[in-house]
Amino acid sequence: SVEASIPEPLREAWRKYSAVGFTNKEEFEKELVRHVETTLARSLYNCDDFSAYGGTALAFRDRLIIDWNKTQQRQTFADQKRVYYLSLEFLMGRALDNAMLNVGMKDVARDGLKDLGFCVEDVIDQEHDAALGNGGLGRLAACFLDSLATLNYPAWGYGLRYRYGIFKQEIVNGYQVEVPDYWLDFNPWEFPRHDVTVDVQFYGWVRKYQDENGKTCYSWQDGELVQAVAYDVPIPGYGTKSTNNLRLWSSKAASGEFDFQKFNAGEYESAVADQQRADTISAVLYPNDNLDRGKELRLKQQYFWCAASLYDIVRRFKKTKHSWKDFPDQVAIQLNDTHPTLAIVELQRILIDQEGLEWDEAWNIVTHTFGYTNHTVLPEALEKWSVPLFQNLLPRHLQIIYDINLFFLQSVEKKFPNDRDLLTRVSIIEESHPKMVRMAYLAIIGSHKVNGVAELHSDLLRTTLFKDFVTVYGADKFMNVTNGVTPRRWLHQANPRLSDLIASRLGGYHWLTDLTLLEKLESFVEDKAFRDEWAEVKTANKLRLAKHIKNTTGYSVNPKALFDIQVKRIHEYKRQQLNIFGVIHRYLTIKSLSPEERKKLVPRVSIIGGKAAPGYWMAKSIIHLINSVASVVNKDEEVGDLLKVIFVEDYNVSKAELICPASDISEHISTAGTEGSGTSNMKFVLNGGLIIGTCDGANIEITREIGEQNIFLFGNLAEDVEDLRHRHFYGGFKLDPDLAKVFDTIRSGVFGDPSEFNALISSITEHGDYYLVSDDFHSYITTHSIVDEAFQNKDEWIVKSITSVARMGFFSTDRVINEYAESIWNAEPLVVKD
Ligand code: T68
Repeated sequence: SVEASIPEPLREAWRKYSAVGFTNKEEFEKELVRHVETTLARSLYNCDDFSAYGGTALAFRDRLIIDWNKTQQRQTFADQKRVYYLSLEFLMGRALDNAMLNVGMKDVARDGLKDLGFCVEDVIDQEHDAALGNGGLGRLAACFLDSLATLNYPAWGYGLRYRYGIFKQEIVNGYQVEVPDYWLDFNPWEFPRHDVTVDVQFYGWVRKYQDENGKTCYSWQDGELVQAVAYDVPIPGYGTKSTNNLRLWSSKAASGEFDFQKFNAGEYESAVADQQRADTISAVLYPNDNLDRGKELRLKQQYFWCAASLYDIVRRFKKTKHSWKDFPDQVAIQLNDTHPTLAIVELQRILIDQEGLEWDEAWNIVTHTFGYTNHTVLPEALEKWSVPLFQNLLPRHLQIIYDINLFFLQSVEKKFPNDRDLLTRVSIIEESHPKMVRMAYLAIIGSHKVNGVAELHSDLLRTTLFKDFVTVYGADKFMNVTNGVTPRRWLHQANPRLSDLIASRLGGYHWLTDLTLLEKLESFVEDKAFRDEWAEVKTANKLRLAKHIKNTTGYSVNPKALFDIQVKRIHEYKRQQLNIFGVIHRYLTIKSLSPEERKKLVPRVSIIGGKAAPGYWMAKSIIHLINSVASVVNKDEEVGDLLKVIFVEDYNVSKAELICPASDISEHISTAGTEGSGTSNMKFVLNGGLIIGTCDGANIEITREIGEQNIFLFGNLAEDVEDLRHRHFYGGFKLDPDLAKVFDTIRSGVFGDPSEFNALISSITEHGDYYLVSDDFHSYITTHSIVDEAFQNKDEWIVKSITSVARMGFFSTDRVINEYAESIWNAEPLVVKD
């Protein structure tokens, strides 16, 4: 090994001084003060909460990086397969609390900070979220990293280091306003690797030539170069030394700071402009979820990131001295949606153009290396790139795609002769004007396994979207891996009260790494004292949220009221409009009752939060309607505590940690068949909240696990959606009468200028109600009445809550990662010793 090649005396001297990091309170305090004084150049006299955060983060970072070094060394010397998770989004949230809990040093930090005059919660609260993602897809990637490290898999994440993450949302006069999220002012969690760089090529042309053996070869010439610089983020596992790496690429001009020739020629401006053009590639996260807009800069981001990551992976593989045929035994690459599909083409290009492999040999390696995860069936979210755009930006890649397509179609033709229609349907190239490259098809053809993220979703992929590919490849290539969440962040960190209560009964925290152990909680449901403590935890978490609501909106909400929460990206298919129409219906009902009758009602707080893509007008008018309804309802004295409507501004990961533990009911009400999986449904149930939901995504499996009596399901089924949509157009459309009253109220102007909401209403009344809001409205309202009734029986409600948590073991990302490892990656854990 490399270690053995270093003389023993040198090793001895090095070991003597090797960094160890703090191991107890005194050492933590010493490290904290040292970092505040020397790294941050502050003192006792000007160390505020933010500096204390800085010092604490740096002390913990030292701990992480020591374990990171050991882990990387161990992985380098082990002759073992590595997993690479390629994701354009990693929605990490805050790192400090997570680091404290994962290394098991939060109490040490709390006590140490207290000695120095600080409160650990206030210090944790100073951190800016790392918000390099839109929603579920990006957060899933972050949960995966936590589980990969916790389970000791040798795995790296690869992504982009956006200078601006998802925008900050402000609500001004009820409207969403986007503010840039510059998060890098102080980021102690990344290590710049200015020595780890890759030059990435764009544009140019393809030269065809014969090599010395007369073989026809291709080479990509000229164009422009942009440099990728690596930034490494340590990812600690829970209760293990394994600390994995998340490598994020940042772009800069390949020639360094300036193009010195231009600079010296007096073209100062254009020299700087080149620099800025390169900077732009990793400047900003595209803020669309479940929508594809086909912008050139986005394709540039994708190739920049794929090329840098592949170069890095291949470079690491080459150091192992294995031959190319071993590549798929050494490397598994998982594609998080189609965004990294170019990695398939890039690996094929490296193998044939640079390494001189024959096409078939190379393609065999490629297809045994990649796995592709699909997250959506929504047609508007399926990535397609125009052929002319591709031709201009990545001319050699387009050629390779055409060749992949040609060989694929030939194989289909051989298996299914004379089926022209089939060939047209499965072709990577869509014969439109302009022609388009269908990225999902390319991802399927270039991968050995394709998976959906919940059972219903995977079934829909097999029977609708990818039906023809099931015909071509057989059903085995297409599988399901139902999503999960990491219980470390989403229970232990977000809900310390509940975590401690569970630990008090289960005898410790071992269930955090084997979530199925929660089932033992069921034996405590009969225990009155336990049920009371369970209820107290929920109340305390509701109070914590009520305090935040008071501080940020000025509204006081009654913590005894039923907290009804829907937080997720705003999208028509997720149906926040159904929610707010339901709220208006409730408001009308309250207004129609006598004071006596009102006393029988269950007070409710409707809490909605989420961002709309900046160009998505319908989503923005839903936000506007929610805020308009809130401002009317919340000051209606007749209504009082019976109904409050709260829009949570700037919903993000750290707010989710505050919100998820505080729900009585949460809403997961997408039109059946539209939500891939959903993961906030899992977070809420894991925190003892019940859910109201449609038979969609993972709601179906949650129901199977926790039992039908513990969930409030409503609405039409996925299998009936197509028929209903058809009938809206051809059988005449009948608006639900209760919904009609809601629309009349909006049109009357009580919630402000009704013309603002015209499009929202007419999408239902005049344009076919694609998302079945009217069809599901009655069922939704009725089910909410059932919820009200159930909530009044406090004891039964708590039993449902405890039973549900006890049965959530399946939804840990630990289970998910083990499934991927076994059935897709064929990868084994690698334990790091001291
Ligand atoms: C989500 N997808 C699914 N996409 O909607 C959700 N899209 O059902 C599922 O639980 C989750 O993925 C995890 O599997 C997204 O979040 C995006 O954010 C996105 C981003 C860019 C382009 C398209």
